[in-house]
Amino acid sequence: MVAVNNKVRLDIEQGVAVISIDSPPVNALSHAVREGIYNGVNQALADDSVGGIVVLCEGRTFIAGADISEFGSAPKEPHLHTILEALDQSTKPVVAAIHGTALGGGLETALCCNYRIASANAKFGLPEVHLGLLPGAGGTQRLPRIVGVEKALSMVTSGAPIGAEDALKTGLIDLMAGEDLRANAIDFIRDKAAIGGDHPRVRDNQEKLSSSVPNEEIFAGVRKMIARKTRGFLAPEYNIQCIEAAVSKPFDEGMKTEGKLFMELMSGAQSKAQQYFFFAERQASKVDGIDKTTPELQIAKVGVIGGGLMGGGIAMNMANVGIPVTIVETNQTALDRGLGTIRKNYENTASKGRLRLEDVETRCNLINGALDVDALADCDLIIEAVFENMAVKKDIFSRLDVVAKPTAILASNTSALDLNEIAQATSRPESVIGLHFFSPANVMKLLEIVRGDKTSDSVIKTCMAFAKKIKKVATLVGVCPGFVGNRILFMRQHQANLVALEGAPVSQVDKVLFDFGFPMGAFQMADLAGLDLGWDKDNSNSETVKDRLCEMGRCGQKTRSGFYDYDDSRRPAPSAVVADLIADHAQKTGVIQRQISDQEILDRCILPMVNEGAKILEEGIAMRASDIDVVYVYGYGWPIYRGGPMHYANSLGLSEVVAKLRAYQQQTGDDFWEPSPLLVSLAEQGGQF
Ligand code: T1G
Repeated sequence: MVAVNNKVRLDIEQGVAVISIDSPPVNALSHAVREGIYNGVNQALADDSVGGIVVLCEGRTFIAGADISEFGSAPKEPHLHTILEALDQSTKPVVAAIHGTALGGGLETALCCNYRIASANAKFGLPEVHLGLLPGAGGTQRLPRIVGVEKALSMVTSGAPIGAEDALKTGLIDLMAGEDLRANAIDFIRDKAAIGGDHPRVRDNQEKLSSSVPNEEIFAGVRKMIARKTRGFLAPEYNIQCIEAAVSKPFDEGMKTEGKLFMELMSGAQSKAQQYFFFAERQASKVDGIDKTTPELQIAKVGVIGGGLMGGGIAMNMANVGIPVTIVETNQTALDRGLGTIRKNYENTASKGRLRLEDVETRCNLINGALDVDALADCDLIIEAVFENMAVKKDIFSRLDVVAKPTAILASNTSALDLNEIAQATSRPESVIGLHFFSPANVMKLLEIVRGDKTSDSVIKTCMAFAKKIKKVATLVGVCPGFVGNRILFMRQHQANLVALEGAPVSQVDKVLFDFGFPMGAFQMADLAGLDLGWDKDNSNSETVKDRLCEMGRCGQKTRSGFYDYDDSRRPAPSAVVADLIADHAQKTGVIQRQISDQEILDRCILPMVNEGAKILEEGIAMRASDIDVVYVYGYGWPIYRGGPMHYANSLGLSEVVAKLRAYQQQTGDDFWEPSPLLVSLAEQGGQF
């Protein structure tokens, strides 16, 4: 055995050079790994006793890509291209032996080998699009030459991996290996070396670049199919252009196109935001200050109180990962309705081919119903998901305090109420936590985990780990009205209402926010949620535009009218009635209407979100600025290619943000615009969040 360096080893076995990469956690192509592979290949080529070469990885996976953490710094030689060139030009046959996930530069490395064999559970993908990039080491030129144009387009634009079966079928791998991947690889390449002659190079394959369907049709079809989902993103289109180059240009020319487009994306704001977000999302699951030895409780059985929209969705998350869950409702009718809705949801998913029918049954069988909290006595986690009324919640928690087993975690799904007050209704505040799911709870990935003053570290650690298990992205937040997400959202909605009152049509405000990258604007969102949320019908006195709309019965999408009119397919249309009502309200409240620029609308909706985020950091409600960004991308549709409100503020420059806040404070005379001290001090130091 020769240790090429501290990351790569070279063994010569039976005339085969085995290059083993061992660089946890995912064998990313860091400088040391690249150097080790390069030197290993050259040593193998120079050794006359070597007839063939195996490239494999130790640990959990084959190479999972370039080392994203190195992107910010100047690349050091040997560059990835140099290594791939050495593999591609090798005078001895090379096989990549793949397990785990061969992703990005990892798959590109494998595509420069003559052969690829893999374990049955291996996956293969080019997910660079999720980083706002494209495969920059020949992936866009080699992949279509081996799996065909359509498959390659789907893989690079979705970033989704394919499994080993699919890879074998499409020719991406040559053999499904048995138990001993290493031994299989050595035998495989010895046989190939013994056969001699030329060995296949992916770059030389041309036949798969054309099919019965004209390529123009394929490209047009993909562009049309992904248009809605990739609105505002650059990388998907750049990936398509690279595949177009693969089919229309000689290989080396196509490589030049790939390189040019890769550098354009790499130097742009979108990929910086998406690379930042890659780490922000992973950082969010780490809780500073909790000792590694803190025990993590087992959650084998869950109870959910409330089988409505939220409770039902929450219960589905448990069933989806095989955890039995009991829903408690107040009466049989409500319980049957709740369980029926869950079944319908699963059947709906199955009808779209996204779930097998047997899985519908399996999951429904994991969800039971009961009419009394006594049924939850053996649950390890109980989540209360009833309507937002403090008295009702406190009553439920005081009953749970009696019924639940001593080690049970008692959680509230409250979206804004004071968790500490709820915890005080029990004798075990250390076991009380907030698990704020976002509607629809079985779809939205964000989970705000709310730590009470007395919530124990063990309960926090358990819930953060449990979030991963139910495939949620969790952020730990403190107790305050609206926690992080809704507290910041209130700022945007408040300003949106003001700019509308001051003369900006609601459709203009919504277009500005839609064009910024949100899935919908502030007023469409209000209509979707329902304008009567929190509206006091009996005491409403036309104080606000929203009050007046509700008093007219215009409660949003559900009443086919709110800020917009809605047709039967719920498409919004601007309403003259609403425009007149707003003008009338402005007149009644002494607001002089004027034309408002898109830029002012954007500033007034977005910058207060940043300022509130800074206050949230000052108060310790969020652990880090990047957690706030994770909340906004996963919970509120903030465009990921802008990184989140705090990253966006950094990209604007905090001095610019402070100057604009101060300018609006001047213009409106409203202290609402006072920049937070943290924001001011960071701006003064030329710092960032
Ligand atoms: N670079 C650096 N660190 C990485 C990394 C990478 N490529 N992938 C993962 N990590 C770290 C991650 O930050 C975390 O660190 C730990 O590994 C476990 O990750 C030239 C330009 C492989 C499916 O986009 O999809 O190649 O938090 O929590 O859920 O064309 O990681 O423990 O300190 O995600 O089991 C293309 C990105 C790069 C793959 C494993 N490749 N990674 O998922 O663990 S660009 C990717 C993943 C490129 C070339 C281009 C996943 C995973 P820490 P994890 P996981």
